[in-house]
Amino acid sequence: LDNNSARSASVYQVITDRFARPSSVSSTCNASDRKYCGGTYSALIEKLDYIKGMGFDTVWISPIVENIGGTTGLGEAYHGYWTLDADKTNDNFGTADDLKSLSTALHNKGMYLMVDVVVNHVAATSGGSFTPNADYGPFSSSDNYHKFCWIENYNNQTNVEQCWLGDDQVALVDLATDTDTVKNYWNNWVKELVSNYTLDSVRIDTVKHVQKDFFPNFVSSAGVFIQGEVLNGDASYVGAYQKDAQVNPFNYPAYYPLVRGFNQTSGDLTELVEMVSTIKSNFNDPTLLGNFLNNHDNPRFESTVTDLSLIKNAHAYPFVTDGIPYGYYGSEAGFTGGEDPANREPLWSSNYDTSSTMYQYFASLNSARKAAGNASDTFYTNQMTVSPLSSSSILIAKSPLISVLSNSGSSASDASVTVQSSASGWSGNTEVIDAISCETLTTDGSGNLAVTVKGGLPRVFIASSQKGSVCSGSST
Ligand code: ABC
Ligand code: CA
Repeated sequence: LDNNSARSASVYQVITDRFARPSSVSSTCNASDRKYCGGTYSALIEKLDYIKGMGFDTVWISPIVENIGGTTGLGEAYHGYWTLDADKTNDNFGTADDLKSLSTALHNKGMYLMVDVVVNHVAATSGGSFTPNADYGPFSSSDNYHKFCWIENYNNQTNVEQCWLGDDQVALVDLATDTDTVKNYWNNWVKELVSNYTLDSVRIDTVKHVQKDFFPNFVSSAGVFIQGEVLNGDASYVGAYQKDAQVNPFNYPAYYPLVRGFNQTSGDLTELVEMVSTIKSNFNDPTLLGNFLNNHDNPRFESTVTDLSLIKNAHAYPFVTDGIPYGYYGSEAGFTGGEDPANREPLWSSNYDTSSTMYQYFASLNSARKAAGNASDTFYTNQMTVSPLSSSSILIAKSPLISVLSNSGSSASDASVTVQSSASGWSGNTEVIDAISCETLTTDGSGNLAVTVKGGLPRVFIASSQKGSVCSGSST
């Protein structure tokens, strides 16, 4: 995928170890044990229709490289972020050929593969006294690393880039990404990775811990779409990575106000509305941001929110906004895990139920987004406008998709709001359909739409003439 085609993607994030495992494996999997649970690429292949059935077309898998073995004070490396030898693969997930088969299987279904990569560090249990050896493959010399110091001051960028993440139990030994040896290695490595496994996109871990000038060459060596993790809520700080490092960040700036706006019926939606304009002024192109509600590093939204209407509204946001939507495995199954490691439940415990409310809900969201993209050449590239509609609802106008999100909750009484034709672009007497309820409504003679928010549910409208497969019961 290039930047342009990536905009129309919809990504489903899995933790490879937790998404699917061979039926021959039956050991208990408690997320709190922080142990490998047996998930593999081959088992994932068998579940691609489960993902595709929700309308996602891209699968983001865990880092694939060999990790430190055995157990640590923080458990095993089941998540894949504790690199040992970047030239080898993690055989807990299968062989290199199994990974190639996954790539092929996805492509045969018209889907895409995104792999997570870590360039900032390797891992060790020896704390600050780490000395590399041949087990670290390409990085077996001390010259390949920054000298030991823990990151202690997140406001000091030099400290963030050159000191080490982690702790005495698992040190994330910081690579000297400012040396030619390390840079050249990673540039060739990512090029080979993309070509060996025919990858379509790459997620980069710990971007803010690597100096910005590392990335332009790395991104062009990869040659595919890049989404990078800059874990910070400040739009100006994160926006600089799109401007200066050619990395398209995940939308952490929107994440925090999104959670706060919808996690209670008294949440403040104006904070989110204001963040949207802050993002517009701090990013070169907000339509390339990666939007998410849940991921593997934060407590699931559902760990603190039980109201189904609040949950549905919050999950709608990534799908009806500027940028690429990311769904995290288990949201469709109603998982409620909190902080890492609780948010990494085994999906097999859900029996991959495609009839669940949230599974069907994600299918509706994906089909609405797809219909809008099919109906308009500029849907993905034009920037939305977001405005308050009432104290408990906002309008997201991303023509031809027009959404009303509310935080009034499921016990709220019916509320009336009006979508003005100046915001929607609809003309008089236009029939529109709500992709969530499948109800059809018609604008008045001037093109304004009277909307009743029922039970605090989200409303995602598209003109009936543009609805494609919306509400047809099929997500493709
Ligand atoms: C392990 C255990 C956990 C335990 C933890 C201490 O150690 O498993 O149970 O709680 C991997 C594994 C983790 C593992 C870690 C460490 O390695 O997945 O399970 O945790 O061994 C990425 C990945 C993440 C991965 C790594 C390491 C990096 O997505 O899965 O973790 O390869 C920092 C990094 C960020 C990193 C994150 C985990 O830590 O910057 O790249 N994620 C502040 C800092 C952030 C910091 C964040 C969390 O805290 O600024 O830099 O992220 O510690 C906003 C502010 C933000 C602020 C947030 C909290 O609030 O704007 O700046 O973030 O308002
Ligand atoms: Ca670093």
